[in-house]
Amino acid sequence: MHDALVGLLDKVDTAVAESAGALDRTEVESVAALASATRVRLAYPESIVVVALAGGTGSGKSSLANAIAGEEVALTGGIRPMTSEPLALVPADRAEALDGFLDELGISDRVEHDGPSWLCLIDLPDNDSVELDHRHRVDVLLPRVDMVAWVTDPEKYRDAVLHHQYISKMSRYQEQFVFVLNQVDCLDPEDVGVVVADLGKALREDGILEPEVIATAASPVAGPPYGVDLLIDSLEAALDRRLAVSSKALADLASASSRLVASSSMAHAVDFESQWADQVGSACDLALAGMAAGGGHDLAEYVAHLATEMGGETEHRLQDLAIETHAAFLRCVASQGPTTEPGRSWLRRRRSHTRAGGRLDREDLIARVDVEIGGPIRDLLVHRGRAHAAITDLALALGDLERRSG
Ligand SMILES: Nc1nc2c(ncn2[C@@H]2O[C@H](COP(=O)(O)OP(=O)(O)OP(=O)(O)O)[C@@H](O)[C@H]2O)c(=O)[nH]1
Ligand SMILES: [Mg+2]
Repeated sequence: MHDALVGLLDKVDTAVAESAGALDRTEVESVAALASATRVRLAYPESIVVVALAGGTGSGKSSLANAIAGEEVALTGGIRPMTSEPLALVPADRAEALDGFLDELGISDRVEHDGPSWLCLIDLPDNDSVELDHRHRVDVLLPRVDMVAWVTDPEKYRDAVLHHQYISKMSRYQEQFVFVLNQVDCLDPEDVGVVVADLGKALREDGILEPEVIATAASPVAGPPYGVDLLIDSLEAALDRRLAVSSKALADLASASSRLVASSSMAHAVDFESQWADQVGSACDLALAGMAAGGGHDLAEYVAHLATEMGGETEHRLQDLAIETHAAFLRCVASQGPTTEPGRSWLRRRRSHTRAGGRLDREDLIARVDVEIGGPIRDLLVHRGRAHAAITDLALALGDLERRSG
């Protein structure tokens, strides 16, 4: 399934490249964005969960990362902020499988851990000191990671920046969120439940419908870490969800592609060549009868009508050509005239040609109009046709994959 989806993404890329400038821009851009997000999410094996640890300075993100990994791999301490660049903690036996993904995220600091082999942690810098930069970073990461663990502590769990600048603004990703109240060893045991409940209340005010809050002490003053196993269990649940990612990716790609198919199929039935031959023939006949303006007008109307049948970007480009068509047609007619003999009107020249055998004039004019006006139209239609072919190819591959995945 994984390989088949990656193959499908190549077809999406081709369809997007061919459709740019031909089909509706928003449609094409949304498919392109979805494809690149899907590609990143499929960039590491389905059996690995990537979790970002986010939150204020000193809440204990790095300490939690160490407690989960079971060893001291991330720097912790009293200097604020301690972590200034994101650090990836990758399972030692799967490190290579994550290289491409971490390269793409621009995370170059990496250490291996011997903790759960399904878990990659990203220890982020704090969200207070480099606020905008950090938020941008979390924004970029969110669609690409499986989970974000928001880490806070009994002193700062109601921090306005955390709630208003981050959690509530990113609440659309709430299914990926788990909340950690760390340093609970600093509380009286009977107060832990009260603070957890109050944090839950604040989170609901942020728009988190069912906040999952886990109380931990990653690096307590005395005794062993507390609550870390519960956190690991919660993250492991994301492993099952991750296995569902492939089928979700397939469903998302299928619906996005079907929108592309719909927007590309409109142009399908237009028999341009025969319509064009008729239109140009009658416009030239009008011109030869001394009614060039009427011929240009009819031709422009036809191009405008063709534009509306095409839709998408092709429509806009054809409308631009339609605006040009009238003048272009008159130029073609004039160019048949005696440009080297000033003072003679085109009409007089036409008479002389007619006397010499009128058919030649008509064919010359038709050929000229076909090149000057028909050429750019044909280029647009060929572009549109290529987009359609690439999308049809994608639709066939999707259908095939959907049938195989039952
Ligand atoms: N009492 C107590 N102290 C903790 C706990 N977890 C971490 N600390 C201490 O809190 C301080 C900050 O911990 P870090 O893990 O460096 O915090 P951080 O969130 O990574 O901080 P930045 O990297 O600056 O964002 C360190 O001195 C830790 O020893 C805990 O559960 N209980
Ligand atoms: Mg840190």
